Amino acid sequence: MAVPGSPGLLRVLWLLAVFGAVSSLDSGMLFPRESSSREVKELSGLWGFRADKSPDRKQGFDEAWYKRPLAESGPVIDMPVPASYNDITQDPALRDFIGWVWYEREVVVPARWIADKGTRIVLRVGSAHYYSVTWVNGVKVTEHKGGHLPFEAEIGSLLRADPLTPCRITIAVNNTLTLDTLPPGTIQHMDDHTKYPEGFFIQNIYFDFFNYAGIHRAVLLYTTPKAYVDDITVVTDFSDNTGLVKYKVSVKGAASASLKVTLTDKDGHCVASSSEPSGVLTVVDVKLWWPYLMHENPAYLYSLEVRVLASNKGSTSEDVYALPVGIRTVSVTSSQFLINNKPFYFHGVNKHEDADIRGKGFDWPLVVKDFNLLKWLGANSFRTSHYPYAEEILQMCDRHGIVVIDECPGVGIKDIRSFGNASLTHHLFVMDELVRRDKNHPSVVMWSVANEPAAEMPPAEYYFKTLIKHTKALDPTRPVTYITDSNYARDKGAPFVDVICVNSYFSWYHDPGHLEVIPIQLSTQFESWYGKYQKPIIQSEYGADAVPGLHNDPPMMFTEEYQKAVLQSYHRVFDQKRKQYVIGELIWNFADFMTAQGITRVVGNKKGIFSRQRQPKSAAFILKERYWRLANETGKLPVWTKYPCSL
Ligand code: GCB
Repeated sequence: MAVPGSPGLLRVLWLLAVFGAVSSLDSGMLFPRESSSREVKELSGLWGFRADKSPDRKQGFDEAWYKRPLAESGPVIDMPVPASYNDITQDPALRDFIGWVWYEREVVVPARWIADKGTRIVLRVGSAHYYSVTWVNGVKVTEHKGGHLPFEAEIGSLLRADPLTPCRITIAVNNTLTLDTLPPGTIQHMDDHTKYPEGFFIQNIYFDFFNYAGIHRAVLLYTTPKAYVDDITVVTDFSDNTGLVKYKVSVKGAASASLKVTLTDKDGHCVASSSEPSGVLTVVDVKLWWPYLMHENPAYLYSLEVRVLASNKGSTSEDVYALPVGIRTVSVTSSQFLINNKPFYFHGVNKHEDADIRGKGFDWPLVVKDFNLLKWLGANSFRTSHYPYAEEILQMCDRHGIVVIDECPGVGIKDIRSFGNASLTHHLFVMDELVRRDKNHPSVVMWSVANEPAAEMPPAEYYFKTLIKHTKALDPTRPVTYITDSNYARDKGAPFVDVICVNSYFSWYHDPGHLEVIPIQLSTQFESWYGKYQKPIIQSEYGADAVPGLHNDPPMMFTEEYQKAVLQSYHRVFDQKRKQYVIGELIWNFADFMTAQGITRVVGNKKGIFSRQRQPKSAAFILKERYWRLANETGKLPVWTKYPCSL
């Protein structure tokens, strides 16, 4: 985190010391962008698909379905990519399927990509849930564990080995969750044949959203020259009106290369440049990146263009990559969260990647609609509950000034066996992957390593101490937290976090129907946590289910009136404590979302202030009024926001 108030030289020295090198990953994961040296070919659309419904789900591997076109080994149906496969057909067995499914797509690769041996051809999958194996023309090119982060394989030499064969991509995806996956789960076989059919088994999960599966984000091919920009890391700071951009470029594929790094402003004017692979660029009259509703001109982005010139056996190649850069600092005191040394109050939401039909599949219309709703609401932030969201969503946050608490998929760590070494090792690896992907987003201001783990269990102390220390070493510039719902006196991980994030559902899961308990229970919650740790607190979840259109006065649970009343009671306490050490409030949830079937869920979780179709419930208007009031009090409205309510 930045050092508030320190002079310029100290800041540069501090910046020079911040690049951690503890990650176990040996390559970058830059978002694929087109440039004069790079092409991108999207493979979204219809893929061939088959679920392996054999009893042990191994038929596909036993018969090597990847070796031949999928249609040759059995029936194939159309499946859109990106999308979860669960809600696409009328087949209940596919909706609740557990095990391997197979996707296939034949691609025409531009001849010039193949002809030019100096071109790297990379296959990239934005995310596939949960475990994936990928083949190209029957040859395995990569395996990946984890459902929410990208993976890649370079496939140029494979395609060139047989240039006349079309490029057939096969991806097998398995959604099974075990004790050491993230999130964890268990498979339970029911062997009592007086009660269950032969071979019956279920997936137990310890989290509250549907375990949607499939290829959830774009699959694409992109090219780079042989010598290419593999990774860029940027850390920013400022002193008075001078901005500091510390950068580090890693180049691969060239024994020696010359570099040109140029920082340009929004109008395309060069403001600083260098020819070194790492250094600190200084920006005079800096325009800082500010959150939405905190400044008249929020979300100012510079562009860091990196050019790599390499020569090999007489021929030269150039790679160009441009990274958006927002210059801002983040720091935490015992009672405040500071962005650019100014107190920031989170008034925002928790979200899910979730919608009708497409499940967790990336969908631009939905993303843009959600951003319009966030702005309408006057929300300045959200938390990526309970897993990393698509990179395109973080790019929208960078561009619109929406502040993000970036959460890894450590949700539902409830079984003591999920605190073992295998789980911890995987969790550390996922943090490596997450920080590698999201480190350069100015909108990301804090890492959340988990949601509501069983933090009272004895192994939680070592687990969270290690995990948080590791995350801070990966990125010393951002605070780290995890989200707790446990009692402050029993929580083993809280001593290690920078910010206390606490979820509570008074008058819902506790004392259901008794709105009158909220003021006392919520005040006690805040006083207890602050009294013990003297760290700033975010109410990271609160809310109540409301079935859209269900009304009762006096308020009763599940009605829109009750949801409104819960919010209003919480808000009165927030208003007392936010003058002291409460630094934010995030409603649970932005929109209704799908869950597993159960006796407490009526076709999903209904705690959204918007329905799943993004229509407002009464509570949305309460929150909108509050957030705009908070914005008027604590921040500055953007210049274009003359009439915020008509947004
Ligand atoms: C929580 C969880 C969230 C649930 C929510 C609820 O504490 O973090 O995943 O959906 O409560 O509605 O029960």
